[in-house]
Amino acid sequence: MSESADAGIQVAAWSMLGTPAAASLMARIGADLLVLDAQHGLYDDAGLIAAIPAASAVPVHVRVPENNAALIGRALDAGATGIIVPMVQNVAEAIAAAAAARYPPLGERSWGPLAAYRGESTTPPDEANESVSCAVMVETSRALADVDAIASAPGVDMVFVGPFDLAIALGRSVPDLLADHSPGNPLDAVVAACRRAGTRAGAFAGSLEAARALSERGFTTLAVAVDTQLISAAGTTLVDAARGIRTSGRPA
Ligand code: 3PY
Ligand code: MG
Repeated sequence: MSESADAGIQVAAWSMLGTPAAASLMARIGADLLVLDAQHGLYDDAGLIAAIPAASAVPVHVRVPENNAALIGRALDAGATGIIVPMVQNVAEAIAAAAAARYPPLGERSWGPLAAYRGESTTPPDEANESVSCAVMVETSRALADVDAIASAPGVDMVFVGPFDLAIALGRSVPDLLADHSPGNPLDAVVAACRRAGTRAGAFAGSLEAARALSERGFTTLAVAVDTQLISAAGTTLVDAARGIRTSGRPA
């Protein structure tokens, strides 16, 4: 992703909850960027328009629901600085995603930034083309077979692996995929393709353990802190601990 593509690991926060409050909280946990999930999360079009300004503490990227030029354009119009496009199957789809993220002459994005309707300044097309990040998700067998071409497609800044879908597609479990070091294994194949193409390799981790495993493979953007999981895990731990508190006097 453009923001710190020259640095080391880029840690992404990930929000599913679909509200400006959740986005604002997740923008302030110290991650390098925040992803708002409009594919499997609760962010719809209106939710993105409300949440993106609330999360301006960090660059905000949107995982759009599908590879669709109108949806990509609306997420960027709403102020996202990058997009993550799920289920990209081949190089033609990667090129289409990248074209939707940039104005001519580099792409086919149409002008109409919603920022202006909030009274905010707009980003000129050439600056927007320079700063936007387009990540395409490799998470199917077909995409894996075309990963070299996808990684080197013009305008693709990052290949982002979805380990859950990829594991399902390959008939395997996620831990099995993460532990596979056999020659030509899927994760190493993605990283190798990205290195050949000079494109960033990222992945959804969802846990520290998975983030470590993915970073050892060479993935340098890792989505690790997911709001729904954080609430559930921290809440459960705290409630369990509170149940263990002994009363020190007579119960009231
Ligand atoms: C996957 O692992 O398939 C994802 O898309 C993560 O959100
Ligand atoms: Mg997926």
